[in-house]
Amino acid sequence: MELKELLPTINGLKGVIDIPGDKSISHRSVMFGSIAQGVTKVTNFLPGDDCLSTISCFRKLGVVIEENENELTIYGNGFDGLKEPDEVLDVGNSGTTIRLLLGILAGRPFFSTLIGDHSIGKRPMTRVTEPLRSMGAQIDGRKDGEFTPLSIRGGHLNPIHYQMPVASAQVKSALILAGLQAEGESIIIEKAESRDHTERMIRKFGGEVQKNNRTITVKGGQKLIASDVLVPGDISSAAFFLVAGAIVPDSEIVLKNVGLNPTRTGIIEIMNKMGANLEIYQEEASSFEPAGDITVKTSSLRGTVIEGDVIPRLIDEIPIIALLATQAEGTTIIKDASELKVKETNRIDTVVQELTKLGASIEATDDGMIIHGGSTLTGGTVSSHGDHRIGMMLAIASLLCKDKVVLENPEAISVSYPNFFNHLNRLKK
Ligand code: SPQ
Repeated sequence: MELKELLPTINGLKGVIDIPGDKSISHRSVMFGSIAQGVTKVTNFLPGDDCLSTISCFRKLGVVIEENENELTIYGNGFDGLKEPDEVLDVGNSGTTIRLLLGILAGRPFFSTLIGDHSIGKRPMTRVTEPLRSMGAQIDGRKDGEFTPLSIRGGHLNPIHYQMPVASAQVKSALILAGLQAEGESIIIEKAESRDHTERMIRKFGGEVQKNNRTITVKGGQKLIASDVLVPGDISSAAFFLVAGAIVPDSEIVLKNVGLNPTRTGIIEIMNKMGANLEIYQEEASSFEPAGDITVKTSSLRGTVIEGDVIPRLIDEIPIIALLATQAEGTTIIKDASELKVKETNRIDTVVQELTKLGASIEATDDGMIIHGGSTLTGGTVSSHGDHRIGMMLAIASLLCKDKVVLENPEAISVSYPNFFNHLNRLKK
């Protein structure tokens, strides 16, 4: 097992960070480049482990993809250009890869097998396999298709009219990707608005999708055309430095090129509500994905309640928001977030367990957590549990700890932020 020793900061955090490419948009750029007709160039691609798993799966499906640091060239031949893979498709740790890929494979008339790592083997798949089966895909797998390994034989698809039981961009996207290949018009109704990168990318690649509040309508038989993609920085990665800048005394950090898609900016709303000192310089909102720079300074914070429709717009930021709340005045309550239980780890349990080890006062509830602010954090040995977001949250916590922190399994962080420790060290100087 790898271990990383982390020391508190003495002088605050100062400097400028170029936020790496958005993970959700990087995955989708590979997928859309592969199913479109023509050559797609992707700039500021995130070469994190999860997105590399997506590239590897599409190469096994016969797509030629050239990689040059943060740039990709994808030679797409339309949905029909995908070929039956000779090998098993391994999605590694990536829930986005497996769920969206199932939506694409549902319409492909060949056989594929999908596997992933230990964590993927525990994440629920019926949420996509069941509606995809109802459209006509043949899917089998452990516990009747709830868990990997999964096999799928796609083909002719009927459209779907589906009221989603969970607020999930992955489920929505899988059904949209299947809907693009179905015979007729599909209607998908979201439980709450989730990230809309798939819808934006369909339009960018010359396709059509309608959105009316939470109702999404997509016609089958659409042909997509290659389009160059500039990936904005990932607000979910920026979140670690937004919180670090707010809670570490004597800090001022500028985060460049942060994606500001309104379906992802829940953390900014909540930090503002808690009294954080943020300044945002949004570039002219483009029709594709808006972005801008954010400056964060040390802030005095107050507790708040986080619940309802904002939850899907900050779901991946909840571990780092929990740390933020330990440093606020008063209590923070997080509700309606039971989806956290089915992420890379059960993020309610892992956040509570690891922050408690560092001296925080935090309790798990059925659908979230209660965090009592004003904690002085101590040191100790903590673990990422193989979850990138837990690992980064603990590394940021260590900045405030009185003693040394030893982080077990820090390597998980390369799933979404391979340069994380370089960026952190640069701010400490
Ligand atoms: O890809 P994966 O492993 O599911 O990644 C996570 C993350 O923390 O990076 C969740 F564990 O992000 C998901 C996010 O929680 C990425 C995503 C997407 O790109 O569509 C959507 C969200 O998941 P869901 O299940 O709510 O749709």
